[in-house]
Amino acid sequence: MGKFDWADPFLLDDQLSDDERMIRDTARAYADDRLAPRIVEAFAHEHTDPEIFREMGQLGLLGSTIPEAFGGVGASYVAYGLIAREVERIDSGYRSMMSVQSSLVMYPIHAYGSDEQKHRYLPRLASGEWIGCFGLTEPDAGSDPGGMRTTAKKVDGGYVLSGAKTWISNSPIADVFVIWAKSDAHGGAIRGFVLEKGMKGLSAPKIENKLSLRASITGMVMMDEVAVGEEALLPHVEGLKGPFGCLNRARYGISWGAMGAAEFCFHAARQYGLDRKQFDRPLAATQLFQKKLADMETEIALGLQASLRVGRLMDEGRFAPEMISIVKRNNVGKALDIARASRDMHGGNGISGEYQVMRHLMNLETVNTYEGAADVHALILGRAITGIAAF
Ligand code: TGC
Ligand code: FAD
Repeated sequence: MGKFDWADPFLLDDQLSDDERMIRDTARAYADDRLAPRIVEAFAHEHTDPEIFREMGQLGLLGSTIPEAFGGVGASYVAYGLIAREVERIDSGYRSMMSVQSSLVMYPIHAYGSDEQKHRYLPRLASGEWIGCFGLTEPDAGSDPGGMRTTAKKVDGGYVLSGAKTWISNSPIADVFVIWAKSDAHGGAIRGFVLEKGMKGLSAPKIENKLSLRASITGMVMMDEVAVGEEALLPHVEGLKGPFGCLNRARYGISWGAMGAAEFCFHAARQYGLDRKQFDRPLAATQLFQKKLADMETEIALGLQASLRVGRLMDEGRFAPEMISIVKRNNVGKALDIARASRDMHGGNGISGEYQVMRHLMNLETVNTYEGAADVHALILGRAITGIAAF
């Protein structure tokens, strides 16, 4: 008979390769030593520290799946998921910074870019010297990005981009902007463009006063006739499958990350229940408290196992986007339930920043919405189940 480990009930650790464990341990040590001490203040004061990109870059945590020739470490998608889990155990905003840079900026440049684009951008993004952002969402096109209004008009020697993107992670501090626009030269098809900070007509104002993801800066991207050369076009993809190809990777990473946030809240509730006495016994000695802990442990174990399976299928090139919809939607939804229960189990202390569970709860509200809102993922699955698109 095997031994039962409450913190790793299905022995997930056993299912990882040595390389994956090593990358996981690097991410965990960094998250514990460098991110955990900063997050309470950063969240309270809505402060994003750009140095974090440099630190993550030094450790190989940015664009980890990209080959070494371009500054990545050629890691598996399982390893990428493990990084997301460790970073989001501290804060969803820090994971957001990592996953936008990795999946939404480096991935499209690597998968759809020219050799010149790969050499110019990838090493600098991998090291964290340059910060990237991904502009798909617009004020009037969120769940339906096909309704975007941003245009790329063909002119001699290049394009002129006009439009507005909103709710864009990293944009106010970004050096590199991956922007999706409808291109008249391609029959109005959606094409990707790489813009750089300082271009005339390009600005990225900050969105103030977020009550969620406060350690990750978010902004708009305003494009007032931004002129770019031919070399700004991502040559190897056309249509919505371009941005969706990136979103597949980021959504998958989120499924692991959300479980990291859930694990923090589960472990915190367990410890609080063991330490706190009411009615002359620890809260953890009550049946209701134990049932809640059992529910948390069960959902986390199932969620991690599902993400691991999807990660392995990604590494084998056998994944379908619907698999990712299942784990993104389920794991974030379960993480939200767990964070809320943990907040409750901490009593009054649960609303204090010091105990951190309410911060996770507030963050997860964003995670439930971005990268495809929970109900939109239900509809992606509904379409696959019935053959009828009900968006
Ligand atoms: P639909 O007709 O379904 O598809 C259009 C074309 O795209 C292809 N496609 C995919 N390709 C690869 N992977 C996927 N997951 C794909 N999904 C669709 C599809 O095959 C088709 O290709 P083609 O060649 O036939 O043209 O498109 P639709 O307009 O009906 O889309 C519906 C829906 C709901 C699925 C889609 O619009 C959707 O997923 N909406 C959610 C939007 C979203 O996720 N936005 C995310 C913005 S970025 C963000 O939130 C970053 S936060 C990051 C952080 O801080 O961590
Ligand atoms: P809407 O699409 O207006 O949806 C509102 C509600 O309606 C949701 O509950 C949704 O589920 C529901 N709904 C929508 N359509 C249907 C339907 N057909 N049937 C039933 N219900 C429906 N975007 C980027 O491009 N890049 C980024 O870096 C980025 N970072 C973000 C960071 C933060 C902090 C936030 C909050 C958002 C970010 N986003 C980013 C935007 C994010 O992807 C969108 O907010 C998300 O896709 C939802 O779009 P929306 O906000 O316009 O909501």
